[in-house]
Amino acid sequence: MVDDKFLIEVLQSRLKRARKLLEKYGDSWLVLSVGTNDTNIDYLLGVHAHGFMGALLSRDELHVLVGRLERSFIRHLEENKLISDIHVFYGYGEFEKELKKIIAEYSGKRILANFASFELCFHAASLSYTFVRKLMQMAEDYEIELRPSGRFVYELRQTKTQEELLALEYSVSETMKILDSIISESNTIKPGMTEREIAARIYSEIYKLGEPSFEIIVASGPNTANPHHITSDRKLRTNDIFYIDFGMRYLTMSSDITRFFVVGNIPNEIKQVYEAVVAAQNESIKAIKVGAAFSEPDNTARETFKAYGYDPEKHFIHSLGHALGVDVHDVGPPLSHRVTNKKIPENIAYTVEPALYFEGKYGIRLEDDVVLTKKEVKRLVRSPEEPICL
Ligand SMILES: [Mn+2]
Repeated sequence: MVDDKFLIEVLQSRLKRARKLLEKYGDSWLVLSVGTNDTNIDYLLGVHAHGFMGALLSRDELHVLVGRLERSFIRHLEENKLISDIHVFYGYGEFEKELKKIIAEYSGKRILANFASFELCFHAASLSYTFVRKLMQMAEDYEIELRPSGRFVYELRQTKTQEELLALEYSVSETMKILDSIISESNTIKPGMTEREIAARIYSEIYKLGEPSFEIIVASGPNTANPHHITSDRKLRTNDIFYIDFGMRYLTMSSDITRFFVVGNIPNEIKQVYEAVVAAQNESIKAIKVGAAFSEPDNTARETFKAYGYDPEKHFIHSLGHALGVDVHDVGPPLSHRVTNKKIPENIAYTVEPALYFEGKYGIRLEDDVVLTKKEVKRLVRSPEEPICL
């Protein structure tokens, strides 16, 4: 386990980067969240509230709006002197009053807010119509130039700071420890156990350290043919197959791993498909290079599948991977054969998850997380060469 001091370093690295970028885009950035609805709050503060929470960042200030009952959530920021002004509120009325005070201080300035278009940046589009209307009224009252934050958030979050990349490395390593510990417990996972029971076992470990990056998927038998299965009451049988797709948000960085298992004997057909998926993963990771098109690694995976005799058009029905960060689907284009016009930059984190699905029968997906720096593509974890036998 890593101590809280490292989390502060991660947050400091983001604040520094955001402030530098503000020189290009505006005078300040306002984030308003209800619960987890805007993860830019997690990005800036390392926590999220149950109710309303807000932050306004400028070159030399960080205002935080926090509910009276949740004041303790930002202690780590206060103690490390990251916040310049704390606005405590109780109930929505006071929240709006405090927000107005902050906005009034920025009279005559440009404020970026998260009402970007989905096409430009999904992660800067969380503001509700109600909030946008309120802000527009305040902007008029205090002569603020209100701008959508799309380009700013995209540039801020697509590439990661060194501290964020290291935090993800810790997150992935702790995630794998959880999986390994559950697998090595004798008799934990056996015929008769339901998909839900397996997921519950993993949740209980994740909550000891962090929180799930997303709802855990446990898919067994023919359910494995479904890339996004809803974990069900289906019981594992003898000589059954299943996959677990799960991740943990730890130190504000989300991991995302998929592993494939066999309970009992491995049918030959499964062995062969698994081999092709491992090969596609290994080959496509080699194709992740700074300056290459985002389409290239996905094309490599598709070529590998063809070489093994499987038609990717029919059986590989999603893209190769997605960006990782605070969000499990973070800012940046997917590793997809469709993204031919964008080049891969350095300091990014991605999943690599080739798969082959056979409708109504079964599917195999293997998902590892990688980090690309100027120097190298670093595999934070590696799929086993053969299905995991339980
Ligand atoms: Mn994924």
